[in-house]
Amino acid sequence: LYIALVIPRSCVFGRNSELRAYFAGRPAAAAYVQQWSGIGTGLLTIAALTPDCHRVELVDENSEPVDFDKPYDLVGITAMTQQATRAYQIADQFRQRGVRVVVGGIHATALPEEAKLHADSVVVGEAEYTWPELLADIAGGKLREFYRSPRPVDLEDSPMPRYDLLAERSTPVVWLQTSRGCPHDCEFCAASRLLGVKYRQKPAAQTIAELRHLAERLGRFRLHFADDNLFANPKHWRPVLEQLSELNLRWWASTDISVAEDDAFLRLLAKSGCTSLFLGLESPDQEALRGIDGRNWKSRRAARYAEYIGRIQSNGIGVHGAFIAGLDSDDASVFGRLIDFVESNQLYATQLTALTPFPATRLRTRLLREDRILDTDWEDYTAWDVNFTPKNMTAEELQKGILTVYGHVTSREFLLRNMRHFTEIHKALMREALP
Ligand code: B12
Ligand code: SF4
Repeated sequence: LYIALVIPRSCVFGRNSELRAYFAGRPAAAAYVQQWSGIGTGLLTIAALTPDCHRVELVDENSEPVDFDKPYDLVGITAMTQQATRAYQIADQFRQRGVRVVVGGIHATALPEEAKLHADSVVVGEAEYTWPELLADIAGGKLREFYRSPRPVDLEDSPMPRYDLLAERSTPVVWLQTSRGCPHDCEFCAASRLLGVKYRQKPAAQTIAELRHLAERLGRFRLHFADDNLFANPKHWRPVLEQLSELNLRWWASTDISVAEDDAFLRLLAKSGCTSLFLGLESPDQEALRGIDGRNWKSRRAARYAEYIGRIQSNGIGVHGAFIAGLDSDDASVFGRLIDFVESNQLYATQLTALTPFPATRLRTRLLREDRILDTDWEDYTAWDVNFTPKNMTAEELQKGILTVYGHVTSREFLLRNMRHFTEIHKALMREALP
């Protein structure tokens, strides 16, 4: 079969014209765009699961147009929610030309019946066990409408993604996944609906093999881990970190704040090339964090946020704080507290997004029940656009408040102050390292 694996176009900064205008041409914008660009390992894994007898082509609509006239036999499309509408347009066009279409990924997993309206078949959930079966069914002329993973994938069974498909294009960052699942199960989290709360890891040797393979093929590159919570099991990491130190890469990852509890581990991270950690801090207010996750894990740590951030940053690792505005206890005064928090902790970088009721989340179920969903145009599900009624402010106040915060934390004065702060930290670390 001649197979196209397609990534529909998507956008950073959402569709809100004021936010887009604010970021246009700003130096801080480039950092956000770099952060949220590149190719995830989903379709690279599907390509790796495809036997060699088939010909696979990767099409990323963010960098090249989709050619509807190529003689593909099968088109596989992935989509996050903000890409779903475009994914369906692409699917419809191929099907009008008689090409078979399969849709998979996080949005199709959340809403398989909707995806089926535009596809011959929908792969629900992880595809390691189902994609080979689907290809065999096509050969046997009995393609099913839905393929559901029979069980959570043992990551030992997940093949090395086809990173060679990246080598053909210039990508600002390379994503690599070592684990799936996150034990915290936050109310708004879309990933834990797809991947579950059970934390599953690739064997360390498998991750090391992927890193070595990438280094051989690409030389130096910027590495982003695609895990939701990279250090949920830090013990596993020592051999991988040693390998990373040897490869001399610069890398970024998302993890929970418990990483700050072990100073020796933080030193190891810094030595292995970790430049910053993306931490879901969610809110500067302890009260707002209550009930976000079932065990109140985040709210129980909130009182120590400042101490933990200080520990991480004093090791030369920037904290990239991720916050969500529009939580039920937030009123319009939260934006001022957010600015104070970011300034007083000298956060290396800040991401503030609007609470977003992604499909299949517990948050969406609750807001539907409370009749608070304003917008179901999937192209607005960017996390930067407001599409629900907040409890203690208006949707407009929320959208404007987000812009106000960015106005401070990406201002020239703030960035200069930050640069001076990190220069001091690096000088202190150099002095310590001197014999
Ligand atoms: C890497 C990543 C990105 C990359 C690549 C996108 C991608 N979808 O891969 C980039 C940087 C582009 C990105 C951007 C954004 N992201 Co993102 N991203 C991720 C992340 C961290 C890992 C994805 C990954 O590589 N997984 C590893 C692979 C192996 O898993 P997978 O993609 O799920 O694929 C498996 C199955 O789903 C299936 N499958 C997937 N596609 C297909 C297709 C077919 C045909 C088949 C058969 C099977 C199949 O097979 C694979 C193997 O089992 C996820 C978190 C997560 N854990 O999923 C968030 C996540 C996908 N992102 C999310 C969001 C919201 C965004 C943004 C829209 C917002 C933001 N953060 O600012 C931005 C948009 C900016 C932009 N430039 O467009 C949300 C999506 C929620 C939703 N319902 O839409 C997630 C789930 C994070 C979260 N916690 O909520 N992201
Ligand atoms: S901590 Fe992050 S990845 Fe884990 S459940 Fe919460 S939002 Fe999802």
